[in-house]
Amino acid sequence: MIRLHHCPQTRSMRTLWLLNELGVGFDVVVHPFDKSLRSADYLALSPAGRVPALEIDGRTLFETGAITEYLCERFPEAGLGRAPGHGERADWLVWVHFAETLSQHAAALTQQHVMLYEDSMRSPIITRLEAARLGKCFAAIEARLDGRGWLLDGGFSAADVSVGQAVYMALHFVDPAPYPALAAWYGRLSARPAFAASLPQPGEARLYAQPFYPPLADRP
Ligand SMILES: N[C@@H](CCC(=O)N[C@@H](CS)C(=O)NCC(=O)O)C(=O)O
Repeated sequence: MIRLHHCPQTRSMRTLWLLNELGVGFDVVVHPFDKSLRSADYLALSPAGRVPALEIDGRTLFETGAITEYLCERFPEAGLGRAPGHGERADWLVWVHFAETLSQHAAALTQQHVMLYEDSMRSPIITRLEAARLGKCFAAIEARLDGRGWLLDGGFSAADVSVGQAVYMALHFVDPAPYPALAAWYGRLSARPAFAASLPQPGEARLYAQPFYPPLADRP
């Protein structure tokens, strides 16, 4: 039994998308993105009360990077991992985990624009700074994609899923227009059926009420 604990449009979408790419059977428990993630029952699954948590093989995993590595080793026939000894192993690990460099900024911006609902709680300078830092991450991806269709020369992998999902969150805050290779790569990713199946389903609560949140202007 594989069971994913998920909140739509959060990092748990990364694991949902990967499970869909792997084509394995699994259940999804959709949680509200609220204080219920701090309940004793949920903390028993994920000790800091975060999503994703993945029940698999009689244990529960948390941390997207670890979950991605575990799933790709568990289901090697899908070809989405690069096993130890593979020539692309190091690059695969780097890009799988680079997703979190993006996600920390997307999470900070989500806090500013979505979770802190009173204007007085928000910081215009943090919204500008974090968006600029995401832009630097987009530039790194753009450089990597120069002459490549996917992040690894060997073709589509879980590295594309990991970074692609982080870019999905980041695109709520950064315009991709200055990054044409990233935009084209993201277009290919978002055309995949497994990506579409990881988006919020009809009736599910969404984290983002708007498609795009520009940096906040300074208050007078
Ligand atoms: N490094 C962790 C981060 C997990 C994380 O912080 N997830 C966010 C959603 S994107 C969360 O659960 N936030 C709930 C909270 O902070 O209360 C991972 O990659 O799984």
